[in-house]
Amino acid sequence: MATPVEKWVEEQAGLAKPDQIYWCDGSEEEAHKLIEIGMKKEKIGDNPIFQELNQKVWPKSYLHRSHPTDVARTEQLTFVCHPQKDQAGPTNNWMAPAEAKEKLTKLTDGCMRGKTMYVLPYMMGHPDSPYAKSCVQVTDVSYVAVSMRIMTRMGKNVLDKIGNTDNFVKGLHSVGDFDPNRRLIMHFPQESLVWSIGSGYGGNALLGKKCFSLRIASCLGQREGWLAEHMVVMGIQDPQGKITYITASFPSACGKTNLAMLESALPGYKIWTLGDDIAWLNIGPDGRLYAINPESGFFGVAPGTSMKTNPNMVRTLKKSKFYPTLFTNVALDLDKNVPWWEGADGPVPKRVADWQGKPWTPGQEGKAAHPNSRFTVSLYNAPTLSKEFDNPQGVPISAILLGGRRTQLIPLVAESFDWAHGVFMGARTGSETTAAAAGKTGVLRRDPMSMLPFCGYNMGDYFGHWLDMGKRLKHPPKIYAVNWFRTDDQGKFIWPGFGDNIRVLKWILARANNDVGVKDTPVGLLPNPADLDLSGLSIPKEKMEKLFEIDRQGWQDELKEIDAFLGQFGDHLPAEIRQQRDTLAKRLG
Ligand code: OXD
Ligand code: MN
Repeated sequence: MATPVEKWVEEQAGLAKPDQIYWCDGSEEEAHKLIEIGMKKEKIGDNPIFQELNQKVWPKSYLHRSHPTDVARTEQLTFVCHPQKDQAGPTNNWMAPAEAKEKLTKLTDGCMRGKTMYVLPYMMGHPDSPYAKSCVQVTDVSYVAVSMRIMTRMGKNVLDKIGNTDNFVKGLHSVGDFDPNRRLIMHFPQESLVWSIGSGYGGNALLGKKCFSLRIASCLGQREGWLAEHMVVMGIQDPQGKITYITASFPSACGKTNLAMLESALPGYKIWTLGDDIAWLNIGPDGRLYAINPESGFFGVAPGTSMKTNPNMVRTLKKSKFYPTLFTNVALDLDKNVPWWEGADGPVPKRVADWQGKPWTPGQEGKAAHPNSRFTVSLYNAPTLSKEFDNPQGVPISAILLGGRRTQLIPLVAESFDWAHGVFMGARTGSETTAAAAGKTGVLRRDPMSMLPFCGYNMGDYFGHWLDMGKRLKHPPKIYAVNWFRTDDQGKFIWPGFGDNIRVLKWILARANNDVGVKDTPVGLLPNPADLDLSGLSIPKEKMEKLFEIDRQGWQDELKEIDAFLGQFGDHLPAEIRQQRDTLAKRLG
């Protein structure tokens, strides 16, 4: 008798009509075979799926060039298909499930003809974790199958775990013909199903990532009493050897990966990485908040990554423990056959092919590497990997940082008055857009908890769920709004960021231990200047003051934007959030 997984796969194959079905076992041997297929058989246009890179310099590394129209998440083509539009809320694209399925069925019918359907059984979270979830994705491209081996815990054991039950998250993926007009990424939270067609880009195609671990998982979390968040998980070791765990949300391409593995500018501090993108937060038996990272790999932005900005990532990429490492849409140094990107170490190579393989010379229009070019590499390669990474219970969280990319107004760091105020800080967060999503960059938009593109249900209800979580926590972590991105009159970043962010983390640790006081301001509790360790930095005093200045007129304008954003949620907006907004207005005077 066929198991529910086998039946589901048969049904998908009946629709997509692949030439053959291949069940992946997640082994390294199999990954070699899939890379081989990607180098010799499968193609996108004239490009092979994988090109071998210089194995002496970048061991186990391969280059992937995507379809030129398929380089970022496409939010306008991403839908959450609840039975009622109201359940998706005003910030999500919504379609009724029946209509969505009709459209998808047409696009999927026969889309795998002449191809192999790869079946990928995988876990999000450690298999022994009470918080982990079993999943099965089908796909028709080796790039996705190999990427999923890096990003998730993939293997046959997942099928044993699912057994004869229907208890698995389903993902149907096909690159289709890469036509953006025939591209849709659709979520069916009631069925724990993701159906994605027309794109091979990570965020659209590696369905364990944004689609499941954030959009579907946020809905599961609302039902089951936990949170799925767009957050870094990391441990900070102080000079006494004590490790304190925190999470931090930032929008896409705002430095989460750099933060998650930063090399401390202050002596005696060390960072331990658990995750750079997604955190699942559960209330533990002791009433504290515990975090796991459901993923097992990094899918990070390449441009700007160097020994200066993120030495631990360069070490991770050059380490050869886990097979393989993928580079997507980076440029290529043609003489050395090594990947290159803007902001990489060393001089610009003499002969460069851009991300599409075309000759490129410095100064010409357009970047050599696509601004959203990526590396996909196992967390197990990271020299900073926390020894708690595989702990099924996760790590207890002492502070939550909520970040945004704001050149003006928002202070470097502000502690919330309490949990509810922290939720409001998250709800009001604005950030300037980046290349991680298709569309214009540098546009200010509201991005609550950096979840605007990823919350699978009505964000008004999401704020309510955050408030409820706070009430259920016996020992809630402190919440901080942070912003590394303030600029001066010349448009230059004031705060050095990267390894110097440890200075802000040090203050947050001191607050967690009640070692230092704060300055009460209308927008939150700010550090007393003497408590921020600036040793070895030479930022002029006026500039430091600017990082903490409260621009009352600016905040009045901000309040108008916050009102317009929060107003959309109508009845779904919790009264407590309204109160927080009114209190802020009153405090600003
Ligand atoms: C990502 C994103 O890829 O947020 O992590 O876009
Ligand atoms: Mn992300």
